[in-house]
Amino acid sequence: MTDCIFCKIASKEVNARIVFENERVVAFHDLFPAAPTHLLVIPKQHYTTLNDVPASEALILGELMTTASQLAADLGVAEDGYRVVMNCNGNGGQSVYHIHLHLLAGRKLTWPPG
Ligand code: IU
Repeated sequence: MTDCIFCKIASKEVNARIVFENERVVAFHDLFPAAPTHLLVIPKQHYTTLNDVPASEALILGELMTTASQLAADLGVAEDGYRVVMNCNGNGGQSVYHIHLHLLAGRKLTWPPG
């Protein structure tokens, strides 16, 4: 998608602090971290919201999750714990319309979220 900031990060048109990449996903530091560790894991392919991922393409959602858990292990936060979350549309708090999994760690996270 031409006007999507996360597509531009995936294609390196826009800089980000990328920590992991393969043919399908990219993980990078959130520009405005909400926790000591705050990464975003995105598919390179553009999906506007979770609602736009058909069941036939569900594998990519699993890869976002397993990438996050691997990164949590690599960063040494897996034992203490972390949170993964994907916001969807307005009430879900989504602000960037290219799906992304937040990986938050490094402090005690409260529940329920605001
Ligand atoms: P949200 O779930 O759509 O609200 O999350 C979007 C996140 O993308 C949010 O945490 C922003 O800080 C983050 N972000 C970013 O890391 N780099 C950017 O250029 C933009 C947003 I725009």
